[in-house]
Amino acid sequence: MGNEDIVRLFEEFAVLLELTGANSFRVLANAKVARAAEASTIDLVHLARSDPKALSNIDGIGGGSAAKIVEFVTTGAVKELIELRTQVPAGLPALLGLPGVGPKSVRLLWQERGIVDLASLESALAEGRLQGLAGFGPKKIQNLHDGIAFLKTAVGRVRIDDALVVAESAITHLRDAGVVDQIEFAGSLRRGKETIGDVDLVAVAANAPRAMESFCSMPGVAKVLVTGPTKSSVRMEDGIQVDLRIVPEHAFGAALLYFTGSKEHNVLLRGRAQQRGLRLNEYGLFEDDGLDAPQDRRAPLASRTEKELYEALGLAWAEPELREVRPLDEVCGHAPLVTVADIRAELHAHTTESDGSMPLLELVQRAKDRGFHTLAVTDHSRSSVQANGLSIDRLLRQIDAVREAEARVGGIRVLAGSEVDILVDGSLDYPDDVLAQLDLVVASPHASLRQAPDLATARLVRAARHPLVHILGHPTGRLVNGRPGLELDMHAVIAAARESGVALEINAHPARLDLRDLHARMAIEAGVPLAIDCDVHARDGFDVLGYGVQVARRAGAGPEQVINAWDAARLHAWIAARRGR
Ligand code: DGT
Ligand code: CA
Ligand code: CA
Ligand code: ZN
Repeated sequence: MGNEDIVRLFEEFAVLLELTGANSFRVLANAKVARAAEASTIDLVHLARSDPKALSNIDGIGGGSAAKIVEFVTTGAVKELIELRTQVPAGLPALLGLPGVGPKSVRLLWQERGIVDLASLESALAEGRLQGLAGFGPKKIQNLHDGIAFLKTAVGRVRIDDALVVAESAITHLRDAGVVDQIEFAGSLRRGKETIGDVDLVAVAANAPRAMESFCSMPGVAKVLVTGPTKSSVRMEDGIQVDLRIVPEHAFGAALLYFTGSKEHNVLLRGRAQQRGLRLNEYGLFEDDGLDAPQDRRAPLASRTEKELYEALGLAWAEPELREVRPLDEVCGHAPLVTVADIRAELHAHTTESDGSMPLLELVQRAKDRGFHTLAVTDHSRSSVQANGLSIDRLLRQIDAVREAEARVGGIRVLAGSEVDILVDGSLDYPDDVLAQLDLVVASPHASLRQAPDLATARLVRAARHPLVHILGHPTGRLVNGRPGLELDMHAVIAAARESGVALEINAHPARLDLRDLHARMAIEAGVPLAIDCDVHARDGFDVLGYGVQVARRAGAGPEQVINAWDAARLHAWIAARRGR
């Protein structure tokens, strides 16, 4: 159970209240709690257990909501919600996913025509039973038909790497076609979220209709959802939606800022503009003369670049990864964040000895080619049978092979290590006298990932306290859009790591991104160093580094907090210190 469960709880409250016709104040209050929980860097589940009174001190969470959170955390459910669910057909909320369909329409369909889910809406449409329903003219009915087709091909949120491929190929297509002068991706993709709802592109084009035509007919487009001179949306064959906005050249910065979001960051910026008698929109920053004329004949005070806009608001530019629900003074002019170029060491990599596809020498050579000063070879341990984990004999022989490879390639420090399994009780998969012979130990959970939260936490805490461990690898074992992984009390794990001087990994593989952003931020706040590692298994394995770096950036990490960004001397001293050398 985590903050995301609390987000879902209150989102469901808001939707059900709206569908049952509750007053809008109650609906909004619940939606607000969902947003507050989403934005919070505090582990609310932990807080509800340890200091329930403090919940209502959090912005956006009132006393009644705090009580619901406590009830949810202690009993696993909220009575009031269970009661509400009985009042609304289970398939009804899904209708809200139809474009242009809000709670009012859904209520009407339900109460006046007995529609309870998508299937009954489809048959009502087929039988013409919506005739005469107030507000459901021919155009709205056509929209419902289209909307159902849309929902059937829609995919949920997609992994960032899948979205990035789509965004980059669209950008390449439009650039190669010569139809855009400037183009960037915006939205959650630019902010580096681990999953993406849709891809947002912002462009400048001398001939907008031509650019739109090229966009709508690019390879892979399955359906054009809407197209016009300034905005088009398409659905790709793999289900991902891409929005393209074409804006005037002088407004590119303002549009990029607006469509990068987040919504909440935009709201804060607009509020700041208002306080200064200004108005901010996707066209620029304007004097607010009270006239409602957005794209104006008036000259903007700023609009060309994001930097100009922030500065005109008296702020320093904000890194896109930080533009989430956080106060402006925390994100604008933040200390420099870690970059891909800062990373000089890979501390988690596999060879053909376990489940990697590169032989040791090639792995070392590739790490060197990337300019890394250090590589740790960390094949799987003996319990990871499916990954051909190393017996003690094989491991000891590998140490010699690593020394040899280091001498042969030259110019890079190669550490003999292991990715040792954290067994179900938190003990490690090799005895201490074996681990002590290694230069570096990454300890990771691989099996039993559905353990009860208290057992899981005890397991990871025990591993974090092990004096021979350097790094906890992918601490939860979750897979993005795949499996939830261990439900850790992250405060307890981080506290143990801090006490014993262990680093926590951000596994950079886009299927993992484990630690996730929120937990990485908690680690930073506790002073626990992060390791950003690619968990290299194949030739292109180093290429995922950017995703891990982006998680660290979303957590506010600078190069100081990331051990792979330290220079060789400092990193080697830190590693040796864990061996008491
Ligand atoms: P996603 O697509 O769900 O992963 O998340 P975003 O952040 O990409 O959201 P999206 O695609 O709906 O909109 C892109 C950005 O456009 C969003 O981050 C902020 C801006 N935006 C869109 N709609 C609104 C709005 O109603 N109000 C404000 N202030 N900004 C909006
Ligand atoms: Ca988006
Ligand atoms: Ca969008
Ligand atoms: Zn691994």
